[in-house]
Amino acid sequence: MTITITGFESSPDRGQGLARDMRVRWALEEVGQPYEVRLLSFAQMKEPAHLTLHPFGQIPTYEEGDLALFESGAIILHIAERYPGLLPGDANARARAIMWMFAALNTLEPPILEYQNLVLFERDKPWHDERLPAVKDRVRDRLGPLSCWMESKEWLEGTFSAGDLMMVHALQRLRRSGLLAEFPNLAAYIARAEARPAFQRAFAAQLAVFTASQGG
Ligand code: GTB
Repeated sequence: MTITITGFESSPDRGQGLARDMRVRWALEEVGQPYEVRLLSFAQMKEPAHLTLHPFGQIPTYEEGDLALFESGAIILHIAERYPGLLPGDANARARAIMWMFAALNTLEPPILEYQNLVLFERDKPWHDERLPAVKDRVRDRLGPLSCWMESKEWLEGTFSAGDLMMVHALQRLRRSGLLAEFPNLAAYIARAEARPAFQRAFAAQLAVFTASQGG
């Protein structure tokens, strides 16, 4: 059955792989499933055809036969449960890998998004400079314990899982923040994940979309 996902026709991050279709591409590459991508403009995302798939008019979505999904967490969990490669077989180990997916989405990503929204979209606000240190500290409050957890570990729970994929994709948004330099083992964790062939293939595919959108 053909898998079709949606992505930005022209990603605002200029192909850095920060938009959430990247995590879906990466998961599909990890499990070795081919997929097609329907590219959407910002206007198309808000049109009825797309809103039937995604009520909030966003990317990514996932279609496979009769199944249509939105929310990157739900999509990654579906891929990981349907195809081998992203979740361990042992029931307890599987539950812990899924726990880390939720930790990435619910505990790490919110302060990272708060930081990113502040520096990207609120730079000209009168309260930006005053607010920035507290927002950065809230990110540090999450990176510190994660860094301790990762002490001497290659992956969150021994072997690479959907939990690592989700965690690394959330952390990548901090690439330009300077915050990762304070936690060298997290920077090394991200680099390990980015060296995976599946990540490289997914990254190259989304970058090619952006390059083509620029006429390259
Ligand atoms: N909770 C949803 C999920 O996990 O799937 C959130 C989906 C979401 O935020 N989608 C964004 C979107 O469609 C793209 S990923 N936005 C368009 C809109 O809301 O109209 C967020 C994103 C966008 C851009 C960058 N960037 O340029 O760096 C990074 C991440």
